Amino acid sequence: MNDVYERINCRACKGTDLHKFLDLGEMPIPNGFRDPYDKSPEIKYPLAVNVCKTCWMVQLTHVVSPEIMYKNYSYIPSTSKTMLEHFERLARGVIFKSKLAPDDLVLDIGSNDGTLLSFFKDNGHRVLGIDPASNLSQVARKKGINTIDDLFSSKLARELVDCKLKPKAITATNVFAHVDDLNDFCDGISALLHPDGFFVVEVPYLPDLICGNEFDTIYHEHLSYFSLTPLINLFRAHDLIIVDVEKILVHGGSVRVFAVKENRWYSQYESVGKTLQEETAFNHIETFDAFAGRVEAIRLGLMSTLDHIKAQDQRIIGYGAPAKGNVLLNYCGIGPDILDYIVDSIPQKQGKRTPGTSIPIESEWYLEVDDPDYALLLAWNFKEEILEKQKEFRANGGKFIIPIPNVSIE
Ligand code: DWN
Repeated sequence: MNDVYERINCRACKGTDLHKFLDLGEMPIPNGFRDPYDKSPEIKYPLAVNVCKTCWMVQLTHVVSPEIMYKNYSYIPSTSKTMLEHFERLARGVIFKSKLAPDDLVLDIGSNDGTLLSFFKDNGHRVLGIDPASNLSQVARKKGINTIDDLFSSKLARELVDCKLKPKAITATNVFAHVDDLNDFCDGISALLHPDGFFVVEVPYLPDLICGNEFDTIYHEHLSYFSLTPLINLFRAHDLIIVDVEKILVHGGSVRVFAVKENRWYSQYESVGKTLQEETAFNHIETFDAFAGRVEAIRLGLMSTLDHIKAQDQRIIGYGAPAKGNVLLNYCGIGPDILDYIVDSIPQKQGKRTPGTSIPIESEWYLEVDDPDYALLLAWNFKEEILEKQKEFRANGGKFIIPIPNVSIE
C-alpha cells in the first residue's frame, strides 16, 4: 500500500456523493512524536473530512497507511484513572449482558496493553488480544494476556475459526474508527462471533464531536466518524444486528454499540430507535458546514487569548500531549514561541517533541518546580481528572485554558 491514498467513495455504503465540509490542511500523523535530535524530514498528509450524502457517514478524504501509524504506538489508556474505571465498567457490562460463563472466550481487537482484557481474565474468562503495536502487546503478554501482533481482518478471523475459537464477546474500543476496510472487518466479526455472542464497539460519537466543536478529534488515525445511522446498515450487510446503544462520556462523547448475529433472536432496546430518531434532525449538510464555521472561530479566539497572555509577558505551557493536541497545535500554528513545553504522564512521550510544532514534552513533575502562569489543556477530555490532580497549581494562581468546546479559562 502507498503511504497515503485518496478515497473516492464512502467506505460504509460505497456511495460517491461525498461533501467535503472541513479541511485542516497538511499535518504530520498525530502520534508522530520525535526525538529532539531527529532531523529527518517530517512528512505531512492532507487532513480533511467528507460526509457521505447517502448514508451520513463522515470520513477522512485521505487514508494514511496503518504501518506508518501503528507499528510503535504511544497511546496507552491505562495511564488514566478515568480510562481504567471506564474499562472496568465496560467489562462488567459485557459480562452481565453476554451472560459470560467462566470459560467463555473474550476477544479484544485493538487490545493495546491488555488493560480491558485483564478485567475479564480476573473474572475467570479466557482472553485473547489482537493489536499490531508490538511494543504494547509485549506489555500485555507480561500480564498473561495472549496477544496476536496483527491487524484484524476476515482472513485472520477465519484462521481463528479454524482453530475452533468462537468468542462469546468481541470488544473493539477506539479501533473501529481506525479501520479502512470496514466491510472486511465486519465480515470477519460475523464469521468469528459465537452464535449467542455480542460484538461491542465503542467509537467517538459524531453528533457529540460536531455539537461539541471537537475538531481536534479529527486526525489521521480516525478514518471514520460514526453516528448510529450508517452503522446500522453497515452491520446489517454482514448479518449483524444492533440491539442496543449507550451514550458514554469518554473521549469527548462516545457510543457503545451492542450487536448480535442476525439468526440469534434478541429484542432490540428502545435506545436504538430513539437514537436513530434523534439523528434525523442532525443529518443535514448545514449541520456540517456550520461546524466548520465554529472551528475557525475557535482558532481565532484561542490565538487571540494566547497572544493577549504573551503580550502581558506571562508564560504558558501545554498540559497533556494527546494525538488530538497535535491537531490543535498544528491547525492553530502554536509552537515553542507560545508554549514553553508540554507536560504529559506517559513516559514514552516525555523527552520527545510534538510532531509538526516541535514543542518539548516533559513529565508532569515539572509543575512541582516550575510555576508557569497558564496551562493550555490539550487533554481537555480529562479535564476533571487533571484539574483535580493540579489543584495546587491552581491554588497558587495557575490557570487552565480550556480550548474545547469553546475557549475558556478556569
Ligand atoms: O482513538 C484514540 C483515542 C481514543 O485515544 C487513539 N487513536 C489515540 C488516543 O488519542 P489521544 O492521544 O488523544 O488519547 P488521550 O488518552 O486522550 O490522551 C491523553 C493524553 O494526556 C495522554 O498522552 C496522557 C495525558 N495525560 C496526562 O498527562 N495527565 C492524561 C491524564 C489523565 C493526566 O492526568
